Amino acid sequence: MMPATDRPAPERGLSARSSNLWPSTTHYLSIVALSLALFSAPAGAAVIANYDFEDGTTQGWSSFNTPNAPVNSTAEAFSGTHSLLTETGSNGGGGPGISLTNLLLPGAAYTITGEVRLTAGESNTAANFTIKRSDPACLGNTCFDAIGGFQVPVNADGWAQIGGSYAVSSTETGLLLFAQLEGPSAEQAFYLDDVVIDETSPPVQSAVPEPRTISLFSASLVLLVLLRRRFSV
Ligand SMILES: [Ca+2]
Repeated sequence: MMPATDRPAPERGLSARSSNLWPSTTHYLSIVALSLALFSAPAGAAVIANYDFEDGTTQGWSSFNTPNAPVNSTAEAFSGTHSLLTETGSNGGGGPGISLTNLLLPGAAYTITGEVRLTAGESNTAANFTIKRSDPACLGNTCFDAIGGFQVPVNADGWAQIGGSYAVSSTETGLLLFAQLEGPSAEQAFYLDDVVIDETSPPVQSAVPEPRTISLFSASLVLLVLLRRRFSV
C-alpha cells in the first residue's frame, strides 16, 4: 500500500481558486474574437459548377443562335471520354449556351474557363466565352461581356482554354453564358469540355453587420459576463 504521504494530492475542482488557472479577460476576449472569426468568416474560393459531360447528356447546355442543339460526343474529350459538340450557324456564329442567372450572384466575382477544340479538318480560328447580360444599366438593357481573351487561338489538333475572370454586375437581372468562334464566316463545328466556374469573391457586403453576426457578438458578451460572475463568487 502506498504510504499516505506519497499519495498524489487530490485534484482540485473549479472551486479551488488558483490565480494561475483563472482565465483572464484577455483570454475571454480572445475566445470571443475567435468565435466571431470562425462563424463570420466568408467561405474561400470554391468550384460552384463543373460541366464535364461524362454523364452522356448536355448537362443543361442548349443552342445559342445555332440551327441545331449541341450534342454529347465521344469523338473527342479533354477529360474522360465525353465532350459537347456544337455546329455553328451558316455564318459561323452562335454556339452552346447555358443560363447562369440562378448560379452567379450579383456583386460576386468568378473565374469561368472551358476547353475548346475544333472538329477534324476545320481551319484554325479563335474562340471565346461571352455572357449575354440583361441589365437596366446596359444600353437597350443588354450587354455582351467577353470572359477573358476575346480571340483565343483554337485548332483541330488540341485543346485550348478559353475564359477568365468575371465580376458580376450588381444590377444584372439575367446571365447567359455561351461559347463562340470568332473569325469563321461559314458553318464550323467545335467541341467544348471541362467548363469550370469558380467563385473567387463573394458579393460585396454592406458596412452594416449582418443580424447573425450581431447575435453571435451579443451571445459572446453574455457568456463573458456570466463567466466573470462565476469566477467572482
Ligand atoms: Ca469530358
